[in-house]
Amino acid sequence: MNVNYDIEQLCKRFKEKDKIALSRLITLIENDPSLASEIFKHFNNLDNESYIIGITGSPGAGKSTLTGQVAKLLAERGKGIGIISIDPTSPFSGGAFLGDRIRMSKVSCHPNVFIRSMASRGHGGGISRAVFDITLLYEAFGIDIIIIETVGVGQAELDIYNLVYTTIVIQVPNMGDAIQIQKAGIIEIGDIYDVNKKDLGGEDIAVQIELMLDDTTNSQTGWRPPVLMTNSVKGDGIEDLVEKILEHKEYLERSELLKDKKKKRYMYKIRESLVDTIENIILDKIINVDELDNIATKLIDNKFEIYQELNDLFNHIHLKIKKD
Ligand SMILES: Nc1nc2c(ncn2[C@@H]2O[C@H](COP(=O)(O)OP(=O)(O)OP(=O)(O)O)[C@@H](O)[C@H]2O)c(=O)[nH]1
Ligand SMILES: [Mg+2]
Repeated sequence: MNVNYDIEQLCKRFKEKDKIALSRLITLIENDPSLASEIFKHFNNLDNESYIIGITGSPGAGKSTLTGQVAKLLAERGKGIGIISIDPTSPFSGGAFLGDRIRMSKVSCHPNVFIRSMASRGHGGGISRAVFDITLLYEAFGIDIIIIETVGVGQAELDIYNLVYTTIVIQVPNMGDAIQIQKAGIIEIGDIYDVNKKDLGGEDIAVQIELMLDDTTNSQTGWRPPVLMTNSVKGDGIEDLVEKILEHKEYLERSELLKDKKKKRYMYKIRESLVDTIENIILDKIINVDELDNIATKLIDNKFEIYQELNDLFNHIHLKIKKD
């Protein structure tokens, strides 16, 4: 099959709001990130802007259930919603897809809601690249609000934080000392905190988060993150949560901060690509992985020479670049 012809046809259907074409284009980019450039050429005249929300929290905190409720409420208000659900445990996205479909079953059939699940491993260009590309496809499709669900506070979540405008951090009752939140660095990333499963308690966690926020001077943005409580199975507290999301959105839009966030998003993308590309060039043309392996092996018995080795390595790379 001629891929370019295929892409042209798909993009035509995509512009006619065909969800299957959207789904196909996402799959194409996921499987071969180098097609993104060709695909995005077709979108140059589209100017829709989506608002991007991130929902993060520990495994089983209720992120998918909550995402489903938020999406349902916004969809009922006429908004087009695009969900990206990242499942770190599933080795194949098929599993993630099914599980989240069940939890989000109330919304997955809604005509205004599009759901995409992906495993956090196995993406050629990395998870943040896949997420970035899908958000661009969602924007081109005319989706109003994008919700990205990720688990925990690992590198992938910090990556996602750089790609969204409003970050919602979910906590649950009986998860041990709330001080863990601070240790995990999560207190710095939330624009909204939500203690979910309030039917099981959690007032103490909410109070502790408030106290931690009191200690964290946030003069940089002037936004004091609200702390909410929800029962996402029943839908209790979801309206409040949506109000706070919209308040934060308005807050960012009124100030220059949304522009800053957008810039940060592209800056992050540029730097990530730069590091990737430079690493590839160096490994391709200057030094191969076996040589790096040799240096690492040598260091096992000579650990204090690490910086000497690194200096030698950088000098070698520098000389080689100068010569070429
Ligand atoms: N009691 C109670 N259970 C809830 C609540 N919200 C979600 N759950 C349940 O918690 C379990 C996990 O919910 P999910 O929405 O799958 O949680 P998740 O954070 O998306 O999970 P992962 O994506 O696997 O990390 C499910 O059995 C939900 O029904 C709540 O407010 N109260
Ligand atoms: Mg989930």
